[in-house]
Amino acid sequence: MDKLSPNHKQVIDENSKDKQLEQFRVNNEGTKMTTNQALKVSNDEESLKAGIRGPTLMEDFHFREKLTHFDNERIPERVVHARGYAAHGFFELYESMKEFTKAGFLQEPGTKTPVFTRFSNVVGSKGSADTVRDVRGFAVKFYTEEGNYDLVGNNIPIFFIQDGIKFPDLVHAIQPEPHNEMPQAASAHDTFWDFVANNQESAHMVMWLMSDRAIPRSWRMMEGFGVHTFRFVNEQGKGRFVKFHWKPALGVHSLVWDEAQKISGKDPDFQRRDLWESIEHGNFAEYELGVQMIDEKDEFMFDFDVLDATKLWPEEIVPVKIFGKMTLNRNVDNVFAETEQVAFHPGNVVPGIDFTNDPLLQGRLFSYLDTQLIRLGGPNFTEIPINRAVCPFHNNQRNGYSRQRIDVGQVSYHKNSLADNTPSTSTAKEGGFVHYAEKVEGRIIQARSDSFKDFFSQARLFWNSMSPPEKQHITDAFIFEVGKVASKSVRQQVVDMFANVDEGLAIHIADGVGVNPPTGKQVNVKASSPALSQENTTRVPYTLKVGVLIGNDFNGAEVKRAVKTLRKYGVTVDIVGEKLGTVRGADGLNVIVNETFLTMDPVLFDSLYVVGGTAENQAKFNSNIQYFINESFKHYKPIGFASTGLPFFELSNAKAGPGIVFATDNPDFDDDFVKAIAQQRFWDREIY
Ligand code: HDD
Repeated sequence: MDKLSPNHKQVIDENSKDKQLEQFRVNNEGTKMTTNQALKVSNDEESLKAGIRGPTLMEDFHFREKLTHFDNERIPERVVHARGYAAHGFFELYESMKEFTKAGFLQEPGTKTPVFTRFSNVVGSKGSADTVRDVRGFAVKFYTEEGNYDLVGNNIPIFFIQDGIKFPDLVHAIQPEPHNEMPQAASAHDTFWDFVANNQESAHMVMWLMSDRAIPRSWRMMEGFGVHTFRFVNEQGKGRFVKFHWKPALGVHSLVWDEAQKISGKDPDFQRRDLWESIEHGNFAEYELGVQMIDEKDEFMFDFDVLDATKLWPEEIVPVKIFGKMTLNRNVDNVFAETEQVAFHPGNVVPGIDFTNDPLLQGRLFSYLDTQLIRLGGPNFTEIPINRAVCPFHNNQRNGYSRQRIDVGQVSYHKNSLADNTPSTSTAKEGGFVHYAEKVEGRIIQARSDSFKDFFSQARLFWNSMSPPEKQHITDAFIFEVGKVASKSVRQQVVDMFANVDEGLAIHIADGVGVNPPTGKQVNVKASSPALSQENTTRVPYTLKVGVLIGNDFNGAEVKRAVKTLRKYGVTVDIVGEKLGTVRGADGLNVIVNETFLTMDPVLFDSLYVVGGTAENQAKFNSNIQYFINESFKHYKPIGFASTGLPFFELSNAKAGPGIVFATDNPDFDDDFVKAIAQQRFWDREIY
């Protein structure tokens, strides 16, 4: 009998999922090798043959089983969001949301619910690079006392299209082109931009995609959004429109495009490594969760339709109410078993969280369950350990491929008398999910509401909200992406389309991609939303990565003090030298070098501390340091120069100015440098 609390809910704590998974963990270390039938294996090196140089025999069941299993190791990768990575954690409620929702895990402050969160890229295949320009998936499975609740969101608050029926078209256009399967994981090609120009509802989303949001520095430094308008329903049955927001504790930060492209080669696993290493080092990723809420009576009070997923609700008009925090604190044991086999579905809800008539959401409600059937090989994927609810589940669904549970008894139908009509249904009071009784009327029609047809106002709102460097990045991204489009007609269409957003932007794109300036006019929107600009985000040095470039004969006391200060502020320090081993200071201090100029690259650091010194091959050492400084300077990063590092500054392309911090004659160097690291980028630097 399942253990139930008095209110018929399973008692869940932050460790409930971990405990459940423990039943399935197998440690093979120190064991004897067996077949899958548990027969001990005597030889795993040679197949069974007739004669030492003779043919392999069919009789070799171990060989057949081993090869057959290997031959079938692959499952289809996700049709989108194939490249992803996940971690375990928990969600803690700060304050009761009882007034707004009856969801069990949102009632008692302090309640901790286990979660599993998968971050992903949308377009690239499973083996593509992490830092491509793309939307990031942000999918969270809450293992609640009332069943699994999935918040399957992205790091951008809106979407390309308004109706689920267009999703296959969008994906076909953005994926590698079918005739030559190029390009991988990129939107910079003809079919995507042809789709954009001919489906202008995408304008707002494309502005976000061309912005720095699409190249996050880390998954720990990006926001998450439920995107759609969902509904909170409280115990009294009152509904409210809600949009979900995840706010990262470290603020929202991005790479620069040149850097992102180089990282794709230097470390294609950059973002998964960042998450994995942070968690391994105890630097847990944290995000606060909040909602924007609109009363149902106010549904038509705004200049956007709340059911349109290409629109956001400006936070200055509808504030985000923060009510809890997610902490990701445990890496998976096995990426295939957990990250690959996890199945998210926006339709997995709990009482108190409900849907709306957003036609994109309605499309998703069909698609996710459907895709799991082929990807995970049939309808029993909910029994895979990572997908199991932590509370019991009972129904009359039976059989299918790889059924694990053994449902005992004679009865598998409803209604029945032989099992006293059990499993029985529950009323709303008993925790049964009762769909929100929204009143709907209208004629059956295939059309789009006029209230969905303003494609450019919020695209311009976004543009207006950007700081000058952010605007420059968007312009550069457009010129790069549209510049990759072979069809001149498509390039012209894109330029004409984005004149609706900003004439200046469109003129710049036209100039960069060799087409005529646009003739159209931008929409008349003067408003901006400061919450949309990354310039206004949190800046902390915590977990940022500094490369200490060092040789022999450095000033030991100075370097020791600086590194101590960096570590005090939670900065991660890598010591980079000519070769692995030890370097020796002028005063005899030994420092262990854990990376070399070959194993690391400036694009993999947030900042440099240039100590310099002497080396066996001084000329090569000097040129390596020049390269590191020049790249970091070009990517607007802070650089600290120790007193022995000054000659390296003088030889480099770097110019004194914001974010360039010298130790010479500066008693506040350590603190100044930490402040510069927290700032992250210095956009007002002159780059050639
Ligand atoms: Fe989707 C996966 C997020 C629109 C159909 N989607 C998927 C994942 C995320 C999102 C994060 C990966 C989940 C994981 O890590 O396993 N999708 C979104 C968001 C959307 C969106 C935020 C717009 C608001 N998606 C969308 C539409 C459809 C789909 C309109 C279809 C009508 N999405 C899918 C899918 C995937 C998927 C094909 C592929 C793998 C999977 O579901 O499990 O069914």
